[in-house]
Amino acid sequence: MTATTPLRVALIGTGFMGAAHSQAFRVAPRFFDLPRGIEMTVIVGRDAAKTQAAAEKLGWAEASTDWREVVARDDIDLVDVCSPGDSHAEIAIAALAAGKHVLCEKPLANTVEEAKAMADAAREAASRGIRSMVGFSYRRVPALTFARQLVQDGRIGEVRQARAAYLQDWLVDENGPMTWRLDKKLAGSGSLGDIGAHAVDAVQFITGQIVEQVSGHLRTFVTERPLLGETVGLSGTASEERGQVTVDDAAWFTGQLSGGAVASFEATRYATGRKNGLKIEIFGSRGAIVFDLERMNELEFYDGTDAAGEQGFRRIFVTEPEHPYAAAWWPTGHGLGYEHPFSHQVRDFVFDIAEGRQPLPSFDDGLQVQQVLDAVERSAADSARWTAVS
Ligand code: SOE
Repeated sequence: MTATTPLRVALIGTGFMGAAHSQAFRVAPRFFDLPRGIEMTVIVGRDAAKTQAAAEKLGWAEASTDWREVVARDDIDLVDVCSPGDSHAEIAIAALAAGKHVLCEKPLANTVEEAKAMADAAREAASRGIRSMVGFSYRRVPALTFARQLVQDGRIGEVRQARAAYLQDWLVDENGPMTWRLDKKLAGSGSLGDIGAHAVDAVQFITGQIVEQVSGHLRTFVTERPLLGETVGLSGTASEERGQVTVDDAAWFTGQLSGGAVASFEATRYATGRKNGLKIEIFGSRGAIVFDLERMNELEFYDGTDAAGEQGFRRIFVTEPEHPYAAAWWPTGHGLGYEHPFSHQVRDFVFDIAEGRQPLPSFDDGLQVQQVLDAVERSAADSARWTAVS
């Protein structure tokens, strides 16, 4: 095997994330000039017939129901973990031990303990030239990557305050069925880990400051739902039986950041009318930026050094060849969508593997986000922190 032979990939998971990552492996080598090719060797799922159908639909050469056998195969170089969170640690650690590069969906794990074991395994594997990355895909939305550049270049001055709200509404119907994302054993937490983790990662990525202290609250609005029939997208059809929701429906918390800034975070799947809105506002001593995932090709930028009388938020359409990742795609002004950051993730991971660099976000970064989520849960459980108004 030489550094220029194609990377042979095994993908674990056939759901929403399995489909998004499959598209990325298929498309990235066609739009980016990668140092190594990609072979979509095998996709792994629990159900043989469904996994075979997924292989055909998503473009994988083979289907398997045995991840242990797959991660041990000599003809696999990279394992991509897109299964529910309860299996991340076991699969990723086995794959790293077998000498495979590992891409793992976020949140890295269901608990800090699992995430620590994964980060330890990733550091040990790195000493053998084995690379690992956690899939916080939104870092690679061009407008969000560009926001970080502006902030890191000092264009908004010293960051003082950040606001991040990740708002969806796919659980608003209380008769919508249970899915694995509503089961603590499988998902670790609810809105907090599924989408709050993105908000934390994005604020930390843009500001370059990490969350050091939190004060948080969690709420479950609907504690019982019909069990799932067939999965459709994030949700699915309902069966007659009912099951317990064991995760948070909404999470909201404040945080103190390492560089002295303060932040507030919200994550909910009950924000009626908000489909996939991740709104991030960063305020600095001489400017501000605003990003909204529902308008993901745009970035608002307020430059406090503009002439008096001309100041105001300007809307930058982040589709120019000068912008991160944009030149590889469409002509100026022809925007990107939800799936593109996953291709950017594949692009960067392949370059890091070929050039022997530590990919970012690393498993250590994933562990740090897990520690923030855990601190929010601990704070929320400590009800003494609520202060009655009267
Ligand atoms: C994947 O990045 C992900 O966070 C999913 O796990 C969420 O469910 C989705 O709503 C946003 O993207």
